[in-house]
Amino acid sequence: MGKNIVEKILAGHLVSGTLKPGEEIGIRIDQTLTQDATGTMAYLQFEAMNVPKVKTELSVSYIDHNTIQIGFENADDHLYLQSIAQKFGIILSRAGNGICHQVHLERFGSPGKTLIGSDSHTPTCGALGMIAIGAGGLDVAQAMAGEPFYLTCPSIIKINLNGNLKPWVSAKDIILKVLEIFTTKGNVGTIFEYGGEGIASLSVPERATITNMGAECGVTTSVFPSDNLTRLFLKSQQREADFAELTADIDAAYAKIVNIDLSQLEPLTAKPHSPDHIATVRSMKGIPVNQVCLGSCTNSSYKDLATVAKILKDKVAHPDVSFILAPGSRQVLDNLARDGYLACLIASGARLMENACGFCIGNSQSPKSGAVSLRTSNRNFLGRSGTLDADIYLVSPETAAAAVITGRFTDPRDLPMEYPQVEMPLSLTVDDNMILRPDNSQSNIEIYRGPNIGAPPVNSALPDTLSGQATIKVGDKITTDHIIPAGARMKYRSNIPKYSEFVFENVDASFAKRALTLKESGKHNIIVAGLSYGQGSSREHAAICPMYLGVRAVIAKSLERIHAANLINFGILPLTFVQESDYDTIGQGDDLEIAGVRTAIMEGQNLFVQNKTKGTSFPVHYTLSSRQKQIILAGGALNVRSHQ
Ligand code: MIC
Ligand code: SF4
Repeated sequence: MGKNIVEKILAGHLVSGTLKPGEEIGIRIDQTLTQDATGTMAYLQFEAMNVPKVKTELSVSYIDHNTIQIGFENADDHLYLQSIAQKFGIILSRAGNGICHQVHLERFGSPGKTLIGSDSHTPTCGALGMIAIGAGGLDVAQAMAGEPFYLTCPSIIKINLNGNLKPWVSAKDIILKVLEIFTTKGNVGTIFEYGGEGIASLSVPERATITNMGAECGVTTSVFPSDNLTRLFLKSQQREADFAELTADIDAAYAKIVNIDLSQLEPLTAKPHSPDHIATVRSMKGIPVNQVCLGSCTNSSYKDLATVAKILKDKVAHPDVSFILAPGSRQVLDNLARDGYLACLIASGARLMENACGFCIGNSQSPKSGAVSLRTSNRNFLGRSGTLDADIYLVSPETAAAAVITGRFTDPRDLPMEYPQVEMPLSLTVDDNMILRPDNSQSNIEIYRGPNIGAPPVNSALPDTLSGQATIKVGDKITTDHIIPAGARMKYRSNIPKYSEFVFENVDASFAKRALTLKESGKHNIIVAGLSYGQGSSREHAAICPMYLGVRAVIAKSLERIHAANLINFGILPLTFVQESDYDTIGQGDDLEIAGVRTAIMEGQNLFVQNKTKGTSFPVHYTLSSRQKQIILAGGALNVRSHQ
């Protein structure tokens, strides 16, 4: 039997376990990436591991999220990251150089390699034919220390892209279609592998839009073959030497095959407040638009922005539209300028932002109250833009450009012009001046630590009885943005006691106080949740901050992969209802008790939760490998390490 692309890469990196879907495997990691918002915590954890230099082939630390710098915190953190990079042999991409996923795609990603990154959109680099996975900072720190990355061996779904896209329909519409088919829940433990003759018309940055937003489906990662277009892309980056062809064998097997006919697709949008609320742009026609934001790691490539520039040539943004533009990298900006597109965008009224996450993570350009904002980014979770009552729609660059002109939701096919077909240039201006490479001749590098940086808090070992309250009961699809908001609060990422004040801020603002009070009385907090708890970001703060507030368990109908791994890493027990209907019997504030939990986990026995308020009891399920059991019993991965 032949092998698919995923099997080929995993087999070449397997360190433990067997490649059977559902089993825990350990893989060797070639490359890591971190970004500043998750990076400070990851490197604090790495420092605690006492490893003199990173042991990967390549580790890159990006500064791209927290670049707004109101107050000293961000600037201090950046300096910490810069000194850490020098000391431990890590490459640093300075603030202003671009968004980690775009820059990694351009400058470092390489077919056939493995990459983990402390950001959920790390799968972007799957566009180059690599296995690129988002993970918590602690997992990335462990990979930098040379340890394997553990994951559940995924089942592989093949998505065949057949035919060719019609004019005005682009890669974003493909991934929105994928989201319509697969939704944001129920895909844990799978990988999307793309194929079909239609991929021959998709350049690497277009493929990257698709692999990037696979994260919204909750898959482990997405991957494209590495073919002649990959070679051309790497050549344009002056990196042809990194090219290796990688395709699936003709008789490769898949758990499932899904076919998408590209010629049947039309412009799509994801409506508020979830990336899988898909509708046609035509059905939204005429809705007034207040803001259009172009950029993020999803659609900020040269091709995306040059296409918009051509659409907007000699036109000015509609008076009712605030038009925001954030190129994905300095390289994109440089080449747009080289080819005359930047002038065109500026002339159209674009408000040029830094090459950084910016509006996407809600740390700038919050729209007006009650606004309709069209964005080319990947997430439209409630409140993420910084404006709680705004309606955020995710769209392609073409649909975004149409709204800039008309001030309304407009199907770009209705614009009175020919589709301006843009090809990726065969040669790009490449300038790595904002990338700092470690200087190995320097020793005694001092780590800079500003007052905002505190050591990561450590949990205590799991007690034998969890006794406390269902301190909060939430519904389905609670994202990490709900659990711990980013945006204006993100500057406290290195200060856990302060950041913890904002846990569930947009869901139940009094949660943090309630939880802390219960913890101080010696009791445990338990979170009760619906389906797909912990969607979205890889931020381990969605585990660390609840842990700091005394949360010891989450009981949900289902949990998302990265968040579940983060909960375990910080000693919070992830449990699922055996019968979903038991969720309905619990009220917020009910007294809950899980007796004999240590013994049950050690001996693999069933667990039951007593609801003392209701006088009921119900079974809960846990899926823990023996490695994970050890971590949970110790109260987190850092405790396991400190005993080794
Ligand atoms: C996001 O898009 O939500 C983020 C901000 O990039 C996060 C990482 C973080 O919270 O720092 C992610 O995707 O993992
Ligand atoms: Fe940055 Fe947005 Fe991409 Fe996250 S999704 S890495 S915040 S651009």
